[in-house]
Order: sequence, then structure tokens, then C-alpha cells
Amino acid sequence: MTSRSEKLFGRARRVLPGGVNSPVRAFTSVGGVPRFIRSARGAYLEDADGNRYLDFMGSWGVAILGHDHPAVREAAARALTRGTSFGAPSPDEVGIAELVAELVPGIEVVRFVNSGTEATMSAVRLARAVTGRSRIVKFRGGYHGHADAFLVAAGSGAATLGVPSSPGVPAATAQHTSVAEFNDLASVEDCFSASEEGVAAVIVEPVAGNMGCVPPADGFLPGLRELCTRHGALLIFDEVMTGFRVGLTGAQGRYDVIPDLTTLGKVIGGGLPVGAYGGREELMREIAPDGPVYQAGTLSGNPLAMAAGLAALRHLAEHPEVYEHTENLGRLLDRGFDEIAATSPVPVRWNRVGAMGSLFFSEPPVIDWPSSEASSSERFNQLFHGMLDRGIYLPPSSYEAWFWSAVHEEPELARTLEAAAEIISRIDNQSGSTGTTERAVAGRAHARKGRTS
Ligand code: KE4
Repeated sequence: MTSRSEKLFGRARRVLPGGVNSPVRAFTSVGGVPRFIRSARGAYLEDADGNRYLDFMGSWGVAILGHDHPAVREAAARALTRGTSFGAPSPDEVGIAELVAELVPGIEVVRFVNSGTEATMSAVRLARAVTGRSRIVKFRGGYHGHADAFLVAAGSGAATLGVPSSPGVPAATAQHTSVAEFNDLASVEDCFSASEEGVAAVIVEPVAGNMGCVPPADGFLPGLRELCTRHGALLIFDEVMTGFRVGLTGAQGRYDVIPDLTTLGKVIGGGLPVGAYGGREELMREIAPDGPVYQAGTLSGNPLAMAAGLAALRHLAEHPEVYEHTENLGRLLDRGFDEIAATSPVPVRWNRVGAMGSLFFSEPPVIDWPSSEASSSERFNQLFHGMLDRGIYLPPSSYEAWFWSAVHEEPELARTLEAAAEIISRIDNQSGSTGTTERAVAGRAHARKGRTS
């Protein structure tokens, strides 16, 4: 029963674009009525109609400790008694900055902002300032938030000038962005070779999470590091999703490749609005007021977000067993989906790194945007709704990663695998192979927005 969500959605659509404050939440890609969530606790969501769901969305990666973790809740509650915003520095900003600088290998100095988008746009501005160059390189299927520089599709050839992937993005802006192929170093070399004025930065999700979860191929991240160093470009790891999710030291620690700049978000705010960018001291000292590169924000370093984020990061730093647990759950899913793939009437592929993963309806391995885009969204949509009907909430798009937490338990994952096996066993081999049905194509086009096709 979803009558209350339906009524809320009807009201919401009158006053909010698409009835939501972020497009993917509208279920446009998967169809159906978005569930209006009333509360979340542990590994579970509860919607306005009282339906409970085992949550694999995790607020898009935020909830590595689960929802409403006592340490985070109590820290935010204490902070709330002291006021909500001061417009001045506050003690917890210092504590969380010191902890981020201690934990993230590539960060000596860090600036907090209010979203991942603010973090990535600021990191790109800094890279352009310190190199004196304008061109940046991103990857097809890579998502870094909605700043103009990132809403860019590949031009006629991968290495040529980017073209806007959203109305409202000036061509003059998009042309400074080249689009390469994830896991394809030659395509990155081409972008460097095609750029007469040189490249300011390469920005990459070190583990792709916005084309579904796609791990870096062996040698890809070291190759990016070498290319950027050789050409005097900055390497920016966008760890908004992977930071504190694929391990305490993020993807850069897991793969032992240190970027020049790192962007963070999600986990570091404990669920409150946050973003951060940081890097080597000599780079970050160029940021105002130390240096001339301007960036500011009314609510940057907000005391509630800093208190909640500091509590979350302290808990993660003091409890390494969190990552042991999420890794064990990940291996359980690996084994489970291997078994499903062995008997499934349709081809499925499971990708995973740490506590994030994605299931693709694809024959070939999913290693980049083209192979992700070729997977069947129609079959994913069947899985999504079958799981939702069984009280398991997957992210509502085949381009998103699934997230689990320190408080998901093995029996719940076993139930998830049983449900997935049952649904997949019934998927008709003729249905939606490679996203051909009309709804799939429409949904896919919607889901693709902002990810550059
Ligand atoms: P925000 O501006 O949404 O805080 O962060 C943008 C961003 C930057 N970099 C990466 C790697 C990201 O994944 C994101 C945002 N992630 C999406 C989910 N894939 C947010 C969910 C949404 O757009 O509604």
C-alpha cells in the first residue's frame, strides 16, 4: 500500500520540479511511485505508509554506519543545543579537518563546503589557477555533481572539445572539458595530445559509482598518476562516494595512488549537508584567504554537520571492524551473485569494491560507460520493483551503486540474494535485452542526464 506516498507525490509535483529535490529520486528511470520516507533506523527505511525496507541506497553512500547511529545522533543533538549556525569558525571544524588530514593520504590541508558539487567545482577552479590552464579531462559516465564544467558530453571525437549535456550550460564552458573513457589510458593520452594549451586536471571517480559500480582496471589509476605528473596536470580523485566507503583511507589508500587533490562528501557529514576538497599544502594555500583563489560559503563548516561528521569519522577510525564487516558482507554478495549468474536465464554481472557494488544485466563484463549503457535497464527495472515489493530498496537506477553498512547483517543479505534469485529466474529471456524497450530507453535517457552519454 502506497496511498500516502502517492498523495504526497501528487502535492509535491505541483510545487517541486518532478516532485523531488534531486532527479533520480523521482523513480523516472524505474517507473512507479517514489516512496516518501518518514524515518530511517539501522539498515531500514520506513515510508509514509508504514512500509519497511532493507536499505541498499544508504542515502547514496552516506550511511556507512547505518541510519540514526547513536554516536552521530548524540553528537548532532548536543550541537543542536548550542545553536545551528554561527557564520564564524567553531571547534568541531578544527577537529574534523585534523582527522581528515590524518586519515586521507593525499590531504594535508582541507576546506569544507556544503555538497560534493561545491567540492569538485572548487577543486577544478584551484587546479586551473595553479596550472594557468583551462582544460579538464573527465570520463564518460563519470559524475562529479552538477557544475557546468561537468555536464559535458564527448564531442565528435573523445579528445575533441566537449559539448553541453544539459541545456543552460554554455558551449564556451563545455569546450574546456574533454571526455575520455574510463579504464582506457589511451583515450586519456589522446585528450592530452589534442590539447594545445595543456591540461589543468584529470578528474576521476577512482572507483566509478555513477555508471553503476565499475572498478579501476589494473594499472589504470597508476597510469593516470603518471600521465598527470608527466604533463604537469593535477590528478583529482573525486572520492565523494568512495571516501570512507571503500576503506578508511578511501580508494587512494586501497589502490595506493595519491592524487594531487581529493574531493569528499556523503560519509563525512554523518548525513548532514557537507562536501570537502583538500590536497597538498602548497596547493591548498592558494585558496582564499591564504591565497587568491576565491571560494566561500555561508554554511560551510556548519556546526551541526561538523559535529555529526566528526562523530562518524571518529567512530570509523576507532572501529576498523566496520570495514571488516562490510567486506565480509561484500564477499557474501560476490558468492551469491556468482551462483545466481550460473543458473540465470539471462546474463548478469556483479561488480563490487568494498561496501559498494552493482548488478548489471549484461553478457560482457561491465568495465566502462559503453558496457554499462549496453546492459539492460528493463531487466534491472523488473529486479528493482520485485525487490521493492519484497521490502528491499535498491537504488532506483541501473546507473547507481548499491550500498550496505556496518549494521546490515548476513541473514538480511541472504534474504536479499534469495529474493534476487527468485525474481531473476522469472525474467523472460526476451524482455528488455540491452535496454531496447521504450520505457527503458526513456528511463535510461533520464537517468543518463548529467552523466554524459
Ligand atoms: P552532491 O553535490 O550530490 O553532494 O555530490 C555530487 C557528487 C560528486 N561526486 C560523486 C562521485 C558523486 O557520486 C556525487 C553525487 N552522487 C549522486 C548519486 N550517485 C547523488 C544522488 C543524487 O544526485 O541525487
